[in-house]
Amino acid sequence: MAKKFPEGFIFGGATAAYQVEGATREDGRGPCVWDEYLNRPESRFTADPASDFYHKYPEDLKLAHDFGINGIRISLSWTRILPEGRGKVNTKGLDYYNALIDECIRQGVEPFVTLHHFDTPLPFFKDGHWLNRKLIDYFVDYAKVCFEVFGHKVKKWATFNEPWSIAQNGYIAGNFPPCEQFQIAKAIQIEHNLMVAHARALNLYKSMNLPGEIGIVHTLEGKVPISDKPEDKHARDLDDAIANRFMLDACFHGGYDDATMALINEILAKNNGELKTEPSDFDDFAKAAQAIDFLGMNYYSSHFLQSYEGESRIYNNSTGDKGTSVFGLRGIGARVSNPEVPTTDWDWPIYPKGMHDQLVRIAHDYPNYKKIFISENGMGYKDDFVDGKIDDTPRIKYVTEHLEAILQAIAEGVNVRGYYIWSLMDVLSWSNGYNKRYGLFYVDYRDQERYPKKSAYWYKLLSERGEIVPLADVPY
Ligand code: BGP
Repeated sequence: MAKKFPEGFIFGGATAAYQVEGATREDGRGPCVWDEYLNRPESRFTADPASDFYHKYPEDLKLAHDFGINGIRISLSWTRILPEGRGKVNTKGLDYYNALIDECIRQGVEPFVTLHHFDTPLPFFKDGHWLNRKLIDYFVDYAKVCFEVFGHKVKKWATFNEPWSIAQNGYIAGNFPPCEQFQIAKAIQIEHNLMVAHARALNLYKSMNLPGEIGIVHTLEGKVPISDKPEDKHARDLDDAIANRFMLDACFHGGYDDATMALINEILAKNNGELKTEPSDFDDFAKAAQAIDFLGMNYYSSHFLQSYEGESRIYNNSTGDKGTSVFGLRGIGARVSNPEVPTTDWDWPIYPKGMHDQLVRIAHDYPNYKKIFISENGMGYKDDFVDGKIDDTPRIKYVTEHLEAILQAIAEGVNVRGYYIWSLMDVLSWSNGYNKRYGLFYVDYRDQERYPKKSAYWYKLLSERGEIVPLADVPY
């Protein structure tokens, strides 16, 4: 297998507005769903000042540049731009993002801009969230403002980050607002509505003849049956359909395949639910599927599935207390541990083969995909900060193994054009807080100082050489 990445491969770092910016009340920003949720008295943490990227972005982009990082995922905060979600535009919000995007370009760190990374305007959340189809129109109006203002200089756009996480975490696992559990039919409806919003925004972008590319970011969880038993394989198929296939079909096949719908209908029937669609949704899907420029693929982990007919039960390990997670959905499946596969402290199986298999699966099942960016991958870790140094060798090992999986997929013909490590610097983790760190740059939250971790020095060599770097080569 070749050790080199293809010419022009992007070695990037990923962020998201709400997780890095802080400044939630500054310069006319309106509230998003997460402000209300994290400002409840019982919340363990809030988003202020997070990594203070709102003020420190010049320093962060200089660091990125100095460490060989040539791409950054940022997202736009909808309510910095439209404080009430629609209507009046906040010029200070536009000024901030204009300055940020300009600075990215000046530092040679190309911006990959996501329109929506979980931070729905609060009034829309209260009015039914993504179950309310009015939100589709509001999203497209917001996208239009962004395309008009930034479209001549941003060359990579994503409509949404991880629709599955919005649906699953908010309505099945209950660790994102509105924190409902086991509302599987609602989750499927939200996936559909998000796919319509994605398709309509993408079609709008294409009608504007702007000089860039547009896609979507999906989290593609690997799904593996824990045994060869037919019922475990079926559990895998069901979980894969709801988490991956349903939305990939919409994005790349322009509609839902019969085999996918059979699995989704089985899940809906078990949950007394039905999916509501409109005929025009499928026209929008078909048009967008012809035009989509890339898939952003986030990959962290895979799940090992066993058939499960007990009561649905989920416990989210949000504290890094290893071995405490529980996930079983009656009639769909349970995610069980595989003794041969190590896990992080948050119980996420470390399974790079799952990344390879998802890449190959995209190329096989969705051959019109054009290209893939790994838009997030990385390891949550409780970094030790010792005399200004952070030796995060386990993270380097994790990323190395996943980069090897990418190289393997490339060798098999999959067109992967870049890798954005999650995350550039340490950031707020939505349901875990600040002790689950992912960054190349350590953030001391007491004074917001940045410290390059061992992984940052390693990543610099990786980007310079364009190939996997042995640990022994890292000067640290
Ligand atoms: C993805 C999100 C990111 C980020 C990452 C790590 O789902 O797109 O925003 O948070 O996961 O997840 P966590 O912070 O829960 O460990």
